Amino acid sequence: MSAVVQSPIVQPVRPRPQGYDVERLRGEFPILATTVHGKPLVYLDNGATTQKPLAVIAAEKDYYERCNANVHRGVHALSQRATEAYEAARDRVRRFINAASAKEIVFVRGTTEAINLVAQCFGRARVRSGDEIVISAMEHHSNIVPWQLLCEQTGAVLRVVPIGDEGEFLFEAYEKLLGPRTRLVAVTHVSNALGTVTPLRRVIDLAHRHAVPVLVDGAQAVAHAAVDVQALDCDFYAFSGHKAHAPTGIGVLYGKEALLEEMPPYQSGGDMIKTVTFEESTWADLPYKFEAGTPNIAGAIALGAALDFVAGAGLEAIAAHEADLIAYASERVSDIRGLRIIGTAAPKAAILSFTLDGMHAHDIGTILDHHGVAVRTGHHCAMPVMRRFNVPATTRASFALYNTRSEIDVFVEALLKAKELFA
Ligand code: C6P
Repeated sequence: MSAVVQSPIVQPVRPRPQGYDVERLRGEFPILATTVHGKPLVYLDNGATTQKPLAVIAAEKDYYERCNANVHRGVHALSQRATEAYEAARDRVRRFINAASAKEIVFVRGTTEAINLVAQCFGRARVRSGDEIVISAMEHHSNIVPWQLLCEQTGAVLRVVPIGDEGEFLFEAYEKLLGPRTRLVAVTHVSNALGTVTPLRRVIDLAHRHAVPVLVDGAQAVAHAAVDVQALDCDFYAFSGHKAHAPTGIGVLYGKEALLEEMPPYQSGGDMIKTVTFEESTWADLPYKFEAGTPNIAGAIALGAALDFVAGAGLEAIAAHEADLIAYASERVSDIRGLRIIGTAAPKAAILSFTLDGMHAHDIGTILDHHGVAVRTGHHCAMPVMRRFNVPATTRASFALYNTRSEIDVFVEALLKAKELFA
């Protein structure tokens, strides 16, 4: 059997986008010049985490060298400097996703924490026994397990929108799942295991016609295409800084102000209160009500720098560049015998997940690593997706703004060598 791409490749290979200076961008990422097992690094594990540009590394260093102090607490100059930089970063995030107000931007540790926050706080405000939460079959565990816990706690029921053989979101099935007991829809923007892009506008419009709010897991989207939360009209949008060239340990929950106002706090302690007596406490205004304790100040500031960097490269240009990469990679692997791409639905993000007959994904990943090529192998924290496609694991190459066609050539050559070893 030749090949492989089970359906037409999602984006045809077109002439490369003009005016996108990938080599200049690469120069901003010191780690890309490193070698692994004596080979130049080819980093294709951007779905797991992205590399950091000099501007982000400098922002974090500069914070500790010039500003380090706690925020919202001190009257001294350093504390004010740190507070200003932290709040400027919040406003940077607001502009990046076009939120209406900085009150709607809550700093969290990452996507996982953002979704847990909504599950617990929205859950306490709105979800009762017999109510329903709708998710899709292509969710990351972070957008499944928090809802399972909420269902256990409240007696609510989890309903799952199935996906088709290409990994596509089955809209008609979704329509049937929405009902009078649906309290929330929680869907991924881009599937980390398949690359499928959820038809968010339609999903959100339909949910809103039933007066149901929608949470979007934007972990795999925010650094790859422009996100406008007002245009989408989503109610919550969660993402991790580290998948958008910022440090680990910082992420964002966007929530519409009215919903965040209605929700009780998540964690409690310092900075999230207005008044405390032994009898009762009252909560700080948004967004501080959801930011208990000393936050990741340096991380937030570096996230601001990362978003500046991404915006500087241009989200449309990044999206065009990555569309070229996924089309090129899909075409390059299409004549490898026994290779099956998992996730071929259009539109598709720059994620190539595949199996190779007779080889376990971990063996492929290990051999690729010896050629300097970093990919992810396994279930990608999306076990239900693996089950849906009846595979134990896949190998996944996931691309970012700095990847090139020649890196894809190295990856494909390494894949062919891996295949020879198992022939
Ligand atoms: N996916 C991957 O290799 P955190 O860990 O909180 O930053 O992100 C969790 C998460 C949530 N949703 C989606 C769609 C994701 O892809 C991820 C993280 C990584 O695919 C690590 S499992």
